[in-house]
Amino acid sequence: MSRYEEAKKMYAALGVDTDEVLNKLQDVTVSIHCWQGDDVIGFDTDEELSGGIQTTGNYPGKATTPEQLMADFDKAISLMPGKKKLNLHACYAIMAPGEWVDRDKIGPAQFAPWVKFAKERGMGLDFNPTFFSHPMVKNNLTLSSPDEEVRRFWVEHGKRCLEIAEYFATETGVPCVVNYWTPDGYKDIPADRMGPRARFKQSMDEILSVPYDKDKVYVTMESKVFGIGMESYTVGSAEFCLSYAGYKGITPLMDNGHYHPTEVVSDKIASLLLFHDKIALHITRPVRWDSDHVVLFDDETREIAKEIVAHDALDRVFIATDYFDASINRISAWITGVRSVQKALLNALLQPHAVMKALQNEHNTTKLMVLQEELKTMPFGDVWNEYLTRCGVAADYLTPVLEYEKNVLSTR
Ligand code: RNT
Ligand code: ZN
Repeated sequence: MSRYEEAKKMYAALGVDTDEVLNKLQDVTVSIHCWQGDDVIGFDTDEELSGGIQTTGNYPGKATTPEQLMADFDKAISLMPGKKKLNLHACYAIMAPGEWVDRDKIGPAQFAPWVKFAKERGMGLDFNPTFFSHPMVKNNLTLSSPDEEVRRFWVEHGKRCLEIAEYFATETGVPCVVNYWTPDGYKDIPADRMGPRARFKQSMDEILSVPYDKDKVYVTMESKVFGIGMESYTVGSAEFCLSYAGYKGITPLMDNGHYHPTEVVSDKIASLLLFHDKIALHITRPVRWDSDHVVLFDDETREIAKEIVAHDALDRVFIATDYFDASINRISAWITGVRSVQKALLNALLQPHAVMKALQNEHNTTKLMVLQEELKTMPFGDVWNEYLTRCGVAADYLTPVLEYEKNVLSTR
């Protein structure tokens, strides 16, 4: 009997059908952030990364052109199982030769090459306006700026991105998640916490006054507790964004690096699912701060996946990755993070949730604890390897990645 057959029997004894689980997992889409490939730089300006986020490290070989980023992304996804989507930022606009279009003027034309890329691979596209790394970010403010010229510029950008998102959905036939996150905030104690938030609200209202097809475009809003240089106050706080999402009927997005260090997103998912049709996640790994380390198959990633699966919400949660490590091979980082999310989902699907919920309701917490602990040493790895085989993806990704590093990355 193969290792998988043995494992299948052991999971069956718990009431879990591993074949059914593997079929289910193949249908789960993970939206992969493009920005791991080039340290969140993009192609539209020569600006350094700003907005209170930071990449550290200078591992050689990063992508500096659209062609390189596309090639690297292709290499990475060839070593990932399951369904994928590509998540782009507005700063990844691709200008025609001799052309330069600012962020308040961009449109579908600057993203046509990405649409072609996605269509050729049968993938959907997600999108993000880029409210950072640009000279019109003044005093760390964009949509909440008291400077009307600055605010208007970014409102225009927000509108353009809504239009691009609809173009993505129409072209690929897959709905597009367009995520609004602004770094706006203050380093030190503000005199007025209301004014910036009122302007942010007004700006978002103006952006969303543009008609868009709600079956094609899901607008999400991402909150944050602090950024580098914006330690005391962020305009788009958790309360602001969650309230705004409720008020406008858009989708809240939680990034698990954006809360106080002992707060966990896994505990927030159930609450949001009770009040929103859909929710969105940026899965990352904060180490002491919003450091955006590569996602691992760690406790919180597993617990997040468990919450999605236990509440039967795989079709209600937009799962995306968001991290950027410039200190290791970027393609390996991409694969490790995405595979970790997928492993966490598999791990969650392999649990007898109905049995565990019943134990909780019977107050049999002794048995529940024992079962939860026993699950940790079940032959999960054998089921994961079977999944990779069924998806036609080799378990070993380091060897091909290092070969690519030698043949491609090291020549840049
Ligand atoms: C920043 C947010 C945001 C960015 C990307 C690049 O703290 O997490 O999602 O990481 O938009
Ligand atoms: Zn994020």
